Amino acid sequence: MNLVTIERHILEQQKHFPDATGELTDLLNDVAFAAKLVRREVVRAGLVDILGFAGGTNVQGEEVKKLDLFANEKIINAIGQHGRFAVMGSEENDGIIIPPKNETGSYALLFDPLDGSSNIDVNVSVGTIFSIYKLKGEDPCKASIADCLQRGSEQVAAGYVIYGSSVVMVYTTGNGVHGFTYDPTIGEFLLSHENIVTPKTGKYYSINEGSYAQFNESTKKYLDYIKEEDPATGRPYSTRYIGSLVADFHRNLLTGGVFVYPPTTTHKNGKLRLMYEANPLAFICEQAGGRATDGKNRILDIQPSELHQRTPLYIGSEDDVLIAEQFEQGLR
Ligand code: FDP
Repeated sequence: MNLVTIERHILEQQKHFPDATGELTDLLNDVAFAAKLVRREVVRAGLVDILGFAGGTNVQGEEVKKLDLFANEKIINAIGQHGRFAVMGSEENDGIIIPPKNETGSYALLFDPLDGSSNIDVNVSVGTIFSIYKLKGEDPCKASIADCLQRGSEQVAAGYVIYGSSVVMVYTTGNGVHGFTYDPTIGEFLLSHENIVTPKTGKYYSINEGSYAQFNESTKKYLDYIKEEDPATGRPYSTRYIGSLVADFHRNLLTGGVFVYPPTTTHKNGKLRLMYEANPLAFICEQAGGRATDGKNRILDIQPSELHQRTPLYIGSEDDVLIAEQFEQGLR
């Protein structure tokens, strides 16, 4: 059996980029290491009843950090200490983070430490999502928010880790999408899904239909369409909605389908974050042959203006996303 660890795969991928210095390889390895630390805590989440509720105190009377804040701290410390990133942005922090020893870094890291937070305490899959950009300027000491606010099309790498029935890490450096399953007995992520290609059409649609009353007429029409009986077009589609974007996205990536978080009356610009959720997943989705838009524009072409900017998101199998978009644009 030829076992390929994520470290080895990342190193092999480097050969496709003749100018590579190995720095990006180290960065991705740092992210994989941080994911192992987060995994260790996530799989113990069920023990909070014994050891103390997250956000409360444990039996020793010590404060127990909420898991998403814990994950945030772990990632910042594990990754920030090597001086490979000059600047970082997290969904949990208002502003940018300048790691100590950043003077040697030439990259910016944006991440959502634990996506799907409402699922943490109920043993449902959650995940970490990340996105890497090259700094715009030469001097890492001058790294600023401008290095983070780049279009998604400028990403040099992106990925996510799902803490689910098994722990899976998926990444792209613009040369296909590759998935690795964590083997806890040896503490390694092993190649399990090489060159993921998402089906052109799927059979699932993922949307929080409980917000129906808050959707615009186009979204409502689309939902009526997707539920109609029409065997020729594979309808009705089945609903699958976990409520953790990363898990819903991963399922649809492998099986085919469409994830939609449209504008609502409470979230006029959608709820999901462009920099921490939409951009990295859009990069992965396109690399796997899928499509990602905000209903009108390609996600990766959007020029961000703020770190926590939100966007509507239509992402998944190409044909399915196209149909959802046509409804959104009033073309159907
Ligand atoms: P959560 O609020 O639980 O952290 O962006 C966060 C996110 O989860 C996504 O992971 C998920 O897809 C979405 O929000 C769920 O939102 P709704 O509860 O509105 O469906």
